[in-house]
Amino acid sequence: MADFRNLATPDQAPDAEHDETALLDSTDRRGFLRRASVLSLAIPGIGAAISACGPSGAPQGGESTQAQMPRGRPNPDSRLDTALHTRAAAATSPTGSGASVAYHRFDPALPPLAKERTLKLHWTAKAVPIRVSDDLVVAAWTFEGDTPGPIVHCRVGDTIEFTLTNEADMPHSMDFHAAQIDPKTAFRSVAKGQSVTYTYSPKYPGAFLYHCGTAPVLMHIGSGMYGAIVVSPREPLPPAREFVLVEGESYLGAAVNGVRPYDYTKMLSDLPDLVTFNGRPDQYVRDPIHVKVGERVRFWVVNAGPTHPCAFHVVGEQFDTVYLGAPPASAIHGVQTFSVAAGGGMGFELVCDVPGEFPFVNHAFGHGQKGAIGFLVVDG
Ligand SMILES: [Cu+2]
Repeated sequence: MADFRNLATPDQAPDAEHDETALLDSTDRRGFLRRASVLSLAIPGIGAAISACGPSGAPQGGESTQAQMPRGRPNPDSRLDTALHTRAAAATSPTGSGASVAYHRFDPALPPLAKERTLKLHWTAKAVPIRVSDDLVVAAWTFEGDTPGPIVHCRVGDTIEFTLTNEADMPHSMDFHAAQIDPKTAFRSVAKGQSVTYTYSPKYPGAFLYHCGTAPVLMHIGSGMYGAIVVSPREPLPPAREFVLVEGESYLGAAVNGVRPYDYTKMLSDLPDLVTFNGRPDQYVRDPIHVKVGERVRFWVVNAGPTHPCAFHVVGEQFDTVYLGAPPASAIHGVQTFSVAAGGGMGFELVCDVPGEFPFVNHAFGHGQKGAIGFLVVDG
């Protein structure tokens, strides 16, 4: 698989100096035109409009779009069309303590159901540095040492016995959207060294967010304290390859000792540096999700936000079924894109009847370009 970073124009090379330059260039007209010519690969038709604005009127590059390819001829760039991403968020390659933090891909596979009907979960809240890409380590607040936290899978009517022990310096808590429970008691914050325990039984099937609910919630979700619980219905849905994608926004401050903290002021301003599926920008571009021709695929898309919706779409496919909530009762059919609200979750189903590489994206492309993109590779 080609590395998407190799697709960047020279001024977008992912090193510190060039990224600083790219940031400074963002208000410069030439910088804008260079950047826009790359974007034109992603959105056919934009290229012509951009080249018309070029200094000489000459083509600026990027006009060789799919729309101009002879009919029936494969577009060698089709994989690139939606995969371009400028990486402006990573201002430094980690040094200091950040350099020693290893990267791992977040496995998107939905774990199988346990045989037991009672799930005993004892998690810890802790602050840990997490490498989210080759050149970026973030100072995350986590459940169980990762962001998102563990994927939980249960059935309607199962019992969740949950305990959170706080190992971090500041108070934290746990708010399960799959629960109907007195939040003042169950979702209360606990200080370092303390625990909170509660038990609930999910009434509705679906994909639900969980997150730290300690004030300010924006800061705690925005710093990585979120994850997904998938509640399967009593009667199983059609057999499928099931994957969980939790979208989250990252608002980053300047690196300290090679690790970038989250920035609360940026969170309030609503302009994220990164938007990710399962905590890492473009991770499923680098390492796609593989399925086979003929398989039904079910994406459980949960949006942690903390602020923006996720317009979920698979390029070259249509969802034969989208479960808005409580599957299978709320299915709609023949859907191209559907928006998952911050704090919401939905099921998206498609059948892969032809082989190929299908980008799954947040079709609000300002956020797709910031990392909310991946590839579903359908092997023949
Ligand atoms: Cu918290």
